[in-house]
Amino acid sequence: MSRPRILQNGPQLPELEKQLGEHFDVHALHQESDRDAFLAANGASFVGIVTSARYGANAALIDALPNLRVISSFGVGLDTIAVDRAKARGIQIGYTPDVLNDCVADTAFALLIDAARRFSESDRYLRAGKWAKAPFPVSTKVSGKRLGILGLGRIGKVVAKRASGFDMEVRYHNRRKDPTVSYTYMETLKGLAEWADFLVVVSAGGPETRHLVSAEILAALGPKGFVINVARGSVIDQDALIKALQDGTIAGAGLDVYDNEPNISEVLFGLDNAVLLPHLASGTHETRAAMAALTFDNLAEFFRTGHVKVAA
Ligand code: 8YV
Repeated sequence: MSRPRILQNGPQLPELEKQLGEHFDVHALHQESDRDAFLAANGASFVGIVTSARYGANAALIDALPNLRVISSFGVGLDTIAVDRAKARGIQIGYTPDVLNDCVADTAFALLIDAARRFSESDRYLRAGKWAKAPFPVSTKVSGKRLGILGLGRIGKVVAKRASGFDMEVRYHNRRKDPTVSYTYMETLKGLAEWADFLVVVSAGGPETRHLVSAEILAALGPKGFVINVARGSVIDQDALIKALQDGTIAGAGLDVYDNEPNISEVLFGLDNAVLLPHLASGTHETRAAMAALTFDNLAEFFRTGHVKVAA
């Protein structure tokens, strides 16, 4: 029996590429010099796409594959995948939620503590030989403070759990109140920002959440407040954030995600009150291996049963 033909959009971990190659007839679209010509000539031969949250599968790609039946994405974010377009054609979408919750929540907390306590900044201070001349300035206490979570979903709930170890009070804002949790629900994001010492953004990306954290929300967070983003750059109005960090409208930020990754605005580099990570929240050996396994299992299960293991 011939192996299902899978189109790979963007690089994957070497071990996952090896495993995929052993079970499927995989072709790397990202290695084609003329993508459109390749798709026009060969699009009909593919029944699956393997991609990632970074590279996704847009409407044009889905439309170019008339026999597409399944998409498997390495990642939890679906903002780069034309989900409605795929679903309208009955195409199944597999992705990798839950397995990355711990590491993304850990990263949110690391950013929160780093931004408040100025650890990265103090590391730069020490290496620049400034310690012998003057002690590093004092910073902001974390334990016992108020933590506001925008997007109390799978990852947000783990962030809330981490907060209990720091004796923090947690409140959240979602589109709707979650009846399964006892944390206080704030009807408006502005109300949450006014209340919080730390606003952690863990909502999904995409048009519905674009620029939810606006200049007005940052002003509500205030000059002692910190914003942490491990969701998508698009959820925060980045120009407003840069301005708020420059003029002291907020105290600081911890960011793992940005507009236009990985070619982010270099203005950010000059902001000492921002901790900047290169979108690494899920990037541990353990979590990336679990994400790779699920990316493979989603495809394998689809070709065995007609259903991916974890469907979007
Ligand atoms: C991924 C992510 O590592 O899962 C997501 O949505 O943003 C990250 O965990 C990365 O984007 C994979 O492409």
